Amino acid sequence: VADVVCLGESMVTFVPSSPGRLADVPAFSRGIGGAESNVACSLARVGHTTRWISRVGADGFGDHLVAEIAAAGVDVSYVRRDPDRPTGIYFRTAGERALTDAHQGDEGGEGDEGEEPVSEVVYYRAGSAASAMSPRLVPREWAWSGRVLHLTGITAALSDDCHTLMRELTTRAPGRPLLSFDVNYRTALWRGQDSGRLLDLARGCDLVFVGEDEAVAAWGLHGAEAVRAALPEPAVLVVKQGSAGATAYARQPDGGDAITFEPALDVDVVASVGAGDAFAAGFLSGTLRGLSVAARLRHGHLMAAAALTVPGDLGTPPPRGRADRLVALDADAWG
Ligand code: KDG
Repeated sequence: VADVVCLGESMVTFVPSSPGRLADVPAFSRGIGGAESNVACSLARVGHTTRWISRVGADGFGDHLVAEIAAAGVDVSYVRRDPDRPTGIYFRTAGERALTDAHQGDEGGEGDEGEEPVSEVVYYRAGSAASAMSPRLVPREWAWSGRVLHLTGITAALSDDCHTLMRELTTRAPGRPLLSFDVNYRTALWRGQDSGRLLDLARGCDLVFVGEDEAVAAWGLHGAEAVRAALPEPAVLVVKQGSAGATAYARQPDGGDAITFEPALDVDVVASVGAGDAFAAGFLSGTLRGLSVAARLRHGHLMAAAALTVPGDLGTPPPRGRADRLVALDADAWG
């Protein structure tokens, strides 16, 4: 039994070989991206067994994705090839506000001195192989085959079939594993769609991750307390507060919450892409190992720091023994 099954779309990613706007750069280098496979790869790097479930095209990009994710130590035996639909791809620049601001253009910040450049993200994923995922093509037994199933809100935005699949997988029923859900709100994907669906899906899960900024953008909820008030169902809710840290609400036997805040590590950010996935992987790793909520948060921050300090999605987290020693530091030595 895999520790964690991750289900979602991955894409081949093209990042400019030299800095600049998408309109100007002449060449791109190829990588891979995908929130759920990032979580699977990060967990594999720290010694967990993981499986990634998805669909890719019967094309070279599909070959590349499957080979790279398998090479990271992730089981890909439930990835299916679609002869009729392509593998999704996307292009992005490396600015700080990459993913939630996708397609909001350059309005915020161009010409404003001192602001981070707004990065650009352009997806070519409509009608992709993964967007056809449905309860028929992805049997529940596959998705529920691990100790944990990790999903993200990205999948719910891809198509009606994908949304139906998400609803089916988050139904509370016998045999269901621990359901982990990262809201992962992507502005570009929700244009014209009701992002309130993400709240409904989160309500069906056991462990939910959401950024304070995402909660404002997707639901108009301001602050961690407001998010918990709107989302009391998950046994554990983690509200990420950017470079400040993260707060976990963990339901206690008396029905109240134990509230734990842990500051993030202070690092020089190279690119924030993938940091949320790494954080989720660290928290999940601590959860699987039965660590305290504070230690889970710190493992999340450690893995996020590793991702924040590299240009790509995946960092190299410290080995488990060193990570455990760092997590055990006194509060004043941490950060
Ligand atoms: O979390 C990083 C991912 O967002 C990135 O790899 C691409 O999955 C992706 C998406 O849909 O934006």
